[in-house]
Amino acid sequence: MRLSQASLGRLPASVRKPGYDRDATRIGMVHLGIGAFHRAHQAVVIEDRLEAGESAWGIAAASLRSPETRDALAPQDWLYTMAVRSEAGEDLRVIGAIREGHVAPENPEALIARMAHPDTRIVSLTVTEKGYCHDPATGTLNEAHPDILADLAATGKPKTAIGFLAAALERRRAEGLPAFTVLCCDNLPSNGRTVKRVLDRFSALRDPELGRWVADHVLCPSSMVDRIVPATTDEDRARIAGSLGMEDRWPVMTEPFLQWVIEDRFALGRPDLAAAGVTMVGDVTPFEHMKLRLLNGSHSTMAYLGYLAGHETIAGTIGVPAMARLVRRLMDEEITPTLSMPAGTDLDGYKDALIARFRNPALRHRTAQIAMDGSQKLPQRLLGTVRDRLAAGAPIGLLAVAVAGWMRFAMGWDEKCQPITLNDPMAQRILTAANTAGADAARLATALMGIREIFGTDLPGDPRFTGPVTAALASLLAKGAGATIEAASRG
Ligand code: CS2
Repeated sequence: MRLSQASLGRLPASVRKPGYDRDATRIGMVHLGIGAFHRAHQAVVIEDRLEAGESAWGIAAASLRSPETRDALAPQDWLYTMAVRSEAGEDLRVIGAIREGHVAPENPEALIARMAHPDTRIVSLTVTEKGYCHDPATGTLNEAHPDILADLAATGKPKTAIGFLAAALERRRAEGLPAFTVLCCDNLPSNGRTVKRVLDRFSALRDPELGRWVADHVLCPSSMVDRIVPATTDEDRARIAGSLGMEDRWPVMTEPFLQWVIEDRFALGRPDLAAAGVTMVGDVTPFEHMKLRLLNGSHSTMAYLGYLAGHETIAGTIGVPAMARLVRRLMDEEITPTLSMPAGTDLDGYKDALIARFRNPALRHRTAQIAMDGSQKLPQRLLGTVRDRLAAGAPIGLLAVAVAGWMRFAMGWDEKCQPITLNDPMAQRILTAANTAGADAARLATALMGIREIFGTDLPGDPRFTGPVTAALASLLAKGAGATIEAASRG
């Protein structure tokens, strides 16, 4: 038996299922990027609003690349299980908010038509950092990106998220429909402003008239999203099937914690998100810095150093006392001083909770998963903090160890001389730079810092940055990750 609308009634009573009439919902939101993160985050918030009777906000979700998710979920009427995992056990809920699915390359027109439908009021995105085809150091459109060039040349069959947004907006404008709101849910700095900058520019390059209309009419509120969602494994599938008494081809695994902070600027209305626990604010920047720097900055630090020290998961990495000390010191001494939070924010409580989340033994969040796409992640997770520290004349010793961890990882082989697969849109550039430099810390650091899209033009020329990074890299090369973590944790 397989999970579907017809089999819902046969689920065990302990599994929560949609209590509203799915067939009575309309589609009000299109989501680009139907990965596990969306299904364990935004879709769950929308599910709560559908349960509360806001039936106009069903989701049409699209994959911009592979048919995998559609192949798994379409036969299940787009139902899937969310498993909330902690030491206490596993809590299962079947989510019904996704009402329609698209595989963009198979039928781009159907997706554009759905985005241009009068009922569509919000288009949200989780397409990962690299999905915006921007230059990570400056946040501007990468006008030489092959997919962007292709999307500018041919308008009917976009490949990129930006191409789809522009094509659908172009159609809405032609049909006299108002622009939808674009809600970015990726871990980018000022994510709304970044997508707006990239989209305005792309639209203007396509057609100056469209560019003006998009610039004037499209609202892109920034948002901060937070929930740890490790990739689902076959072991997870088998366990969930056992609990459901039926098969679910693609359940999602997550933690109890969920946070979403959104700037309240929506052109065509929105569901009552606050009623579902979302924080609506005027400016998301402080929350974004708090999350990207403390959570994702620590995550990337643990991913590179933990991987090099031989740990498969984040829980395993933070389980090493020296690593736990290093992460807490990094948070307290180097990241926290760069944050300016609204009065009343309990940053100590936030950091305690983060460490507890990292320790969640039920999650099995792999270091290799987080290590992916470092070129796209480093700027907002670590380098923005570095810049703020340098501007304040403050030391960056621990941040330097984190950056050096990425550099050592980027060499493409580990401490046992085993190959590391570098999953990164800039892998070629990175590996060429690393191979040419070899295992000499100063040469390697210089070569990698020379990648302007990651480090910009300021950091490579600042000895307050290059000095500590080179020293940390020398230690990683000479003594290994374990000893480097131990030494750094004691300062
Ligand atoms: C992680 C994030 O994979 C990664 O790079 O750091 O996906 C992280 O789990 C989420 O941002 C948590 O909200």
